[in-house]
Amino acid sequence: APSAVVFDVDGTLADTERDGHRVAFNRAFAEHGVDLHWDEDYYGRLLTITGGRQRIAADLRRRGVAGEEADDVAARVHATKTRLFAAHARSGTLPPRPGVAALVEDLRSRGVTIAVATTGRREWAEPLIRNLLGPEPIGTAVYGDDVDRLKPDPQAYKLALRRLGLPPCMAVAVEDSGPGLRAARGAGLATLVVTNDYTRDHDLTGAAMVRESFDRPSPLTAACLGSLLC
Ligand code: XBP
Ligand code: MG
Repeated sequence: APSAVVFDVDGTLADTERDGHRVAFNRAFAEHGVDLHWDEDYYGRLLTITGGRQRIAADLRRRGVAGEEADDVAARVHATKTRLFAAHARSGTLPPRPGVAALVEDLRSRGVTIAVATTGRREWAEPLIRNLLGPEPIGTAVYGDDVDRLKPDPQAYKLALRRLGLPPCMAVAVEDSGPGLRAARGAGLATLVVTNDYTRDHDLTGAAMVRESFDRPSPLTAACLGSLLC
C-alpha cells in the first residue's frame, strides 16, 4: 500500500458541485442583485475555470463587464457564496460518494495516511472534510487559501507532499477531473481518477487508472491503490 493517499474534495470525496456550490453561487448572485443564474449544463462548462471567484469574474467578463469591475463584483459575490456554502457544509447533509468511506477505512486499517489537497476555500472545506472523513486526524489538508496558484497548477499537491515529508513515489492522488489530474501529475503523483457526471468527458491522459465509481463494479481497496505506485 502507499504511505499516503491525497484526496481531492470537490467531485471526489463528495458530489459537491451541481446541488452544492452551484446553488450557493446562484443564491449569492441574487443577494447581490447580479443578474446571473447558472443552470446545471452551463455550470458544468464553467467548471474548467477553477476557483469560485475566478469562475464568476470570467463569466462576467464574457458578458461584457469590464475587467476591473468584474473582479470587484466577483470578490464580493464570492465572499457571500463562501459563507453560504460553509453553512451548507457544516450542516452535515452532504454525503461522501458511495464507496469512499469503505476505501478510507481500508486505507486507515493498513496504516496509510489520509491527506487532502483542494484549491477550494478553507472556510467550507475544513468542516466538510471533517464530516466526510470523520474526527480522526488526517496527515495534512491543503486549501486554496494556502497556495498562490490553483489547480491545474501542481502547487497544492507539492505543498501536501512537503508537509507529509514524502516523495511523490510514495503517495497516490485521487481526483475526479482533468484539471485535478494535471495538478497531481505535475507534482509527480500516480493518480486514480474517479469520474462523475461533470467530468466523464475530460481529457484524462496520464491517469494511472480511471473509474466511474469507488464501489462498482468492485470496491476500490488499499491494495488496488498500492498497485498504482511507480
Ligand atoms: C473545485 C473548484 C472550486 C469549487 C468552488 O475544483 O474548482 O472552485 O468549484 O470552490 P477541484 P471555491 O475539485 O479541482 O479542487 O468557491 O471555494 O473556489
Ligand atoms: Mg475535483
